[in-house]
This record gives sequence, C-alpha cells and structure tokens, in this order.
Amino acid sequence: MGLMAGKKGLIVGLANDHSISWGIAQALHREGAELGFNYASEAFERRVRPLAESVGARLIEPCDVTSDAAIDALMARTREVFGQIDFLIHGVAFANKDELNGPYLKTTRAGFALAMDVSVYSLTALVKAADPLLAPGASILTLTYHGAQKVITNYNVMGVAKAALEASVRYLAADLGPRGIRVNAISAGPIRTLAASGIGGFRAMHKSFAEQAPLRRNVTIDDVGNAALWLCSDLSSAVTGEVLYVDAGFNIMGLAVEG
Ligand code: 0WE
Repeated sequence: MGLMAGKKGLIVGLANDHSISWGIAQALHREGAELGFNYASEAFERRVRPLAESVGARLIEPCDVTSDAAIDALMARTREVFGQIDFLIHGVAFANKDELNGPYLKTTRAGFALAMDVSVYSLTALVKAADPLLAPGASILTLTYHGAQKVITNYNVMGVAKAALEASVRYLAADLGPRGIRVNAISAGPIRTLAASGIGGFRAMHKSFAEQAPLRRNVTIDDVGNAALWLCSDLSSAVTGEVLYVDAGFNIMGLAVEG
C-alpha cells in the first residue's frame, strides 16, 4: 500500500519535465495519490497534458493564477472530479527577467506588483478558493528559495516575494491549523528548471553550490519530490508553518573554505 493511497490533490505550476512540480508529481503518484493539474496558458498545455496523462490524471485544466475567475473555475472542476482534496501543491513564480539581474534598486512598481501577485498572492488565492474542498488533515505545500532569507545576487525582487511567501505560509498555517490542515514550504537548492533557464550565471552558481554544500552536490527534482511526499503524507502530521530546506545542507554554511 502506497503512503498516499486514497489521497487526491492538485498540482498547480507544472510547466515541463524539468519542473520541481514534476518531481513532486512523480513521487506522489508512485505512492498511490490521484493527481490533478493546471496549465498556465495554451502554450503550456502541449507539455503539461502528456506528463499529466502519464501519471493517470483525471483533471487537467487551464488556470492562470492571476485570475480569481480562473481559480474559481479550477476549483469548481476539482469539486466535480474529486469532491474533496487532501493536498495542494503550489509551484508558481514569475518576475520580469530584466529585474532578475543588476541591482534590486531598479525594480519597478509594476514589476514588484507582478512578482508579488504571481509568486505570492497566488498561494493565498488558491487556498482561499480551495478552502471548502480541503479535507480534514489536508496538506498544502509551496516552493521557496534561500534568497528569501539572505541576499543572493540577481534574485532581487524574487527574494522579496519569497520572503512574503514564507510569511504567508505561517499565516495560512495559523488559519487552517484548527481544522488539522497543514501548510509548509520546501526551500529547494537551485535546479535547472524553466524558471531558472535564461538566468545569467546559473552554471557558475550550480558549480559553486555543489562545492560549498555539505553533501557536495546539487539537488534534483526527485530529492524535492521525496521531501514533498513526506510533507504531503500523514508521516509529517505535526509539522506546519515550516520551511524545510532541501538543499544538500547549503543553508547551514557560513564561510566555506576548502578543507
Ligand atoms: O525562484 C526561482 C526562479 C524564479 C524566476 C525565474 C525567472 C526566469 C525567467 C521567476 N521569474 C522568472 N522570469 C523569467 O522571465 N529560482 C529559485 C531559480 C533562480 O532564479 C534566479 C536564481 C535562482 C536560483 C534568479 C537570479 C539568481 C538566482
């Protein structure tokens, strides 16, 4: 019997087979979960649909998370297909590319608002709309990055957004805790996803990361998937409001010098 047998849930933010959400989807599917997916736009559908079908998804719906109407439509379909849900995975982030390099100071009001809307408010909006569908004991999970806590060159407005996302996790955990519903985040080490592609210096960052991390390696979507499986399963039943680092230990280091 799989750890997730009899559990159903939504994965919001799958883009392609490099997505962290895909690592999570595969781990949950392996343990018997029933999965539903969104795609952000028609451009994404071509990649999302075959992946979703390969894990037997019965629900594959369009949903642009900046639209309350689109979120309501997604949750209406989810109610029809699944009734209640036991987990909700949020793996969505976006900032303007030109604000992910150079000084943070050049961030525009519009760029700040966009990053906050897509990368932060979307979690609250999804949880709000999913609220009536959440089964007692449900688990909500989002993805964050160490740039929320410490300055990481070029991460800029996304760091500010992830700090707000981590705070949202705590407030949502406090709201939903009385119903036994848990809300957590995984802070993953850098992974070559669509969101990371086109970022200048990513290769150098990857190399330096593996040299400095205690485990001396990078992190895979399977590493994150297995940690997510634990947070979505009943094995983590007293864990809520947490940010779990899945980063080969990178975040514990102060100054790393070759030993
Ligand atoms: O959270 C992320 C990715 C965030 C992201 C990336 C992009 C690139 C393409 C959000 N929006 C966009 N918009 C685009 O047009 N990561 C943790 C990966 C990441 O992104 C970085 C990183 C790391 C690591 C950006 C700068 C520096 C480091």
